[in-house]
Amino acid sequence: MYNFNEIIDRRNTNAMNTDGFREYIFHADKTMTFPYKDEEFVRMWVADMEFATPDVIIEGIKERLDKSIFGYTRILSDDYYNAFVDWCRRRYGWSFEREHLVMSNGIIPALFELVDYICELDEKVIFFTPSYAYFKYAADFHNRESVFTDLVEEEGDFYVDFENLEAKASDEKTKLFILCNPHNPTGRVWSEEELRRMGEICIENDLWIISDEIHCDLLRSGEKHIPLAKVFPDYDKLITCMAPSKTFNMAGLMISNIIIPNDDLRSIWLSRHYNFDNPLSVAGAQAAYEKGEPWLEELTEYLDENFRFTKEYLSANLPKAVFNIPQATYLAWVDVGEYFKKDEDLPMFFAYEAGVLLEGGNMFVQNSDGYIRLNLACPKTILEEGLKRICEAVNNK
Ligand code: LCS
Repeated sequence: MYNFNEIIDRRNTNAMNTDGFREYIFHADKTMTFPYKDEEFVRMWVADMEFATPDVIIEGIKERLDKSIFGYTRILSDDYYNAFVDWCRRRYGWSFEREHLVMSNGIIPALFELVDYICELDEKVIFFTPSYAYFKYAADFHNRESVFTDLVEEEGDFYVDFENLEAKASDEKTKLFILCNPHNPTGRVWSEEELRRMGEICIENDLWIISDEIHCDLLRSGEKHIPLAKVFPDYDKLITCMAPSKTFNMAGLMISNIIIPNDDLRSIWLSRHYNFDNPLSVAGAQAAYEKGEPWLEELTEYLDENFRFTKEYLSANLPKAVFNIPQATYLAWVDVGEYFKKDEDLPMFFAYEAGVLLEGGNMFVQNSDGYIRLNLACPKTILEEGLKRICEAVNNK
């Protein structure tokens, strides 16, 4: 049994989560003050966890440390591929060819590069909104236009507006669809039928697709992840991104898997990307895929319980909030719009009035007014305190 109740002090580790919130959430520097000391905040924002990375991963890194030389490294042996492809076979019934796998320091840097490699200057990128904002930043950075297609909310569940997707995908300047599968921030796991419809629309319109599957291991019990590439094994303009970073709380080790079946795009990648890897990250990721599954199963149960508790607590204490337990991610996407004016800055309100750091509103591009996103990947005692503070602040407004 792992101890997910342990409270780990992350200060003095250069953690974004503890020390980077002024800059990331509030675009401010150290001079920004709050009615709380930094260590008094309940932190429910950036998508990493308050849980220790599993010891099998730390052991794997230690074994590599003992080899004592950390020279230039690239994944040259088959061991890493075998560990990762076995993971994919076991968990999603899907596999891919060894030569299609390239590595990146992160999925975000990969998105930035791929937008540049795939889209001409006048071509557009389309994705669902609300959205993880870096999808838009990847397009913005290369001066490519973003096109949004709003998900539709019905009683706390989220659906694709296929007519809207189809209309926008058929614009001849739309070139690339970035799919978040499962979806951040709503936590939707797309069904096979939904994936098929999305893919067919893209294929009809000759779009490239990046399926960002970074959250695919973080499912509620009983849910199943379907890689888009499993539904469309023959469509080679489809790139799949997966990583151990979210699953095993090792984002700082900066290693992610990018699967590019198209030979031409992959050769562009290999000629322009900085193709070296961190030897400690490779060792950690390989250990994760080989030995991390029992930990992930216990984590899944712990998160299930945190979601159950959150649903119950919000129903009792914030009855006008709209929230259903999501199928995936450790993020709760909660509509608190009934309690606020349309243009209120929700992260600012909760930081000042509740001492809770969270993300929300226009941090998720559009179609997100009135929503807050709570990171539930923390010990239950911290979650209880965070929810208590959130509900009290709203009810005292
Ligand atoms: N893609 C999605 C959909 C994500 O949610 C995140 C992290 C990333 C990519 C980052 O990938 P990396 O570059 O680390 O491999 N999501 C975060 C979030 O929602 N808040 O903080 C990080």
